[in-house]
Amino acid sequence: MLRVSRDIHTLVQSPRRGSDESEEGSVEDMDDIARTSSDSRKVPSAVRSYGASDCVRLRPINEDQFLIADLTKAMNVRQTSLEEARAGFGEQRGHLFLVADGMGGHRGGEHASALAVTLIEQFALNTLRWFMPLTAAHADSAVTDFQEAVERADATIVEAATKRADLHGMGTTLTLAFHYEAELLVIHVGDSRAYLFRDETLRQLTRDHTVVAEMVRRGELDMAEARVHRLRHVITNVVGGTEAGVQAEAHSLELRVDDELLLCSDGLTDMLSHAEISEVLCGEPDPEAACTRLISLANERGGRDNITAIVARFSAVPPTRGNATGNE
Ligand SMILES: [Mn+2]
Repeated sequence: MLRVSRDIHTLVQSPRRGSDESEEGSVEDMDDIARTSSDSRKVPSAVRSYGASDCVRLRPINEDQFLIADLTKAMNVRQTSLEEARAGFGEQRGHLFLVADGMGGHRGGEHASALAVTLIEQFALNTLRWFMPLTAAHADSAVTDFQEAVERADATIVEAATKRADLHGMGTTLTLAFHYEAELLVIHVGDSRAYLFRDETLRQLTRDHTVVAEMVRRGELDMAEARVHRLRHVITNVVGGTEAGVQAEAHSLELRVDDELLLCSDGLTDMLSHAEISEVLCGEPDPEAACTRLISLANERGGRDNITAIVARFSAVPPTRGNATGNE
């Protein structure tokens, strides 16, 4: 049941496409990931996840935000001839994971990332038809809907910034993943990242939208130079900022049992290499333990920026029912 269609891949938008080199190596070709997953018969739909954000001493205001949400159908029975009124919850569940790293003077960054999270939350609650299987046609429209939600968030943040001088130019990165059954959509702006950890291999799903990452993609810098380049934090694509206009990169893939997803802000990836992140995910199958370990390791390395991470692990639904598909 490979639902990742060519149509979806044509929707993958990378604002600055060059070669596929990123700071840490190649960003995976999503077609390759889709192909490698096509022989999997197990459908993961249970997920355990954990997120945390660490405010470091040098940056007392945490401009990072994160969100992990279950999307569940609910029915509140207000009156009935049956014995008792009750609330019922459907069995279908979607999951939303999101990391946003704000930027801007004073409290602008904090404000922009919070606003972006709230707007996406509202979109997921009121607009997204999340309970539809992500068949090719629906996945196309879900991607378009998410991209439009990001564009609206961009316009709203730019507009909000014009009303208060202290929020001028505020903006945020936004990396989100939407999970339904075996499907994962990733929507991305900025230099936070999404990784897929599969078969003990870490694959970066998103491209960094930075001046330096573009230089690497064009072959003008190597990875070692990029890591210390003075412009390494200059972002070329942002939700908000001084003017409206954003391009949300989109990816879709089919998940396999035991896949792990990592979303994180640059506070983590500035401090830890791919190999180090990989080692932690390998050694800690529990999402909470892995997330906590990643953050403390980044802190040990000097943690100059706020550090935010979400780790989600996908598994098959256990045979026993109950709260099996819930997040923990
Ligand atoms: Mn940051």
